[in-house]
Amino acid sequence: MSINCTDRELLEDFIKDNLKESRYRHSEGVEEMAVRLARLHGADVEKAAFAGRYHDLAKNFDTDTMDKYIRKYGLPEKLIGNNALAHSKVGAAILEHEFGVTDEDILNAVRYHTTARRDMSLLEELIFVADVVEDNRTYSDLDYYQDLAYRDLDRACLEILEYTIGDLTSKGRDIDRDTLEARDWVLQKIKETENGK
Ligand code: DGI
Ligand code: FE
Ligand code: FE
Repeated sequence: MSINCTDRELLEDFIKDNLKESRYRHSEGVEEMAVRLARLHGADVEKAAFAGRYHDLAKNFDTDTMDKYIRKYGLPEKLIGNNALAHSKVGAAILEHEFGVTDEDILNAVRYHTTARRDMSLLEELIFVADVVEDNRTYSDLDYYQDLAYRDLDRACLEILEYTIGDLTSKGRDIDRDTLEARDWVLQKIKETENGK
């Protein structure tokens, strides 16, 4: 099965033209990690590779460009001026409307890769985690998080969400509702899995 995409070469050019070198390498790293996690946890490898490679395609847009796309695709007003939250929503809209990507699971994996959300699919969760644990990341606990992601995706997802929520709280920044709901959801999921053992 191949993924619907009107022009894969144009999409490649798009990320080469729009991403800084380090961000391009990060995209390759997320693709690689997503493939690894898909094999380990039984997700669609091809979709994981695609979503991983293109998840940050809008990350390096300047504010004007980002805002133009937010308006063009009727995305929520709260995204204006907020690159951290906007780049995932805009990236998904561009894949859908400008590159003919129709696979909802891929689009949602890109759309929610920053915040995560409750009731995530395996692919969504895997891209959320792969983004944080790919090989080019440089934080000191990387080995610990990679190992956790290989062994227990839900637990990795929970620990990343806990870290993000703590970090944003300490910086006095707003936490998206999807992020809080994702944490509650994955915690509940882990408890249910443990009770079922
Ligand atoms: O695009 P990447 O750098 O690869 O990673 P990402 O898409 O996860 O973006 C990380 C940024 O998003 C980081 O600065 C924290 C921010 N972020 C994540 N969740 C939330 C958030 N920012 C706000 N304001 N609210 C959130 O819930
Ligand atoms: Fe991102
Ligand atoms: Fe990323």
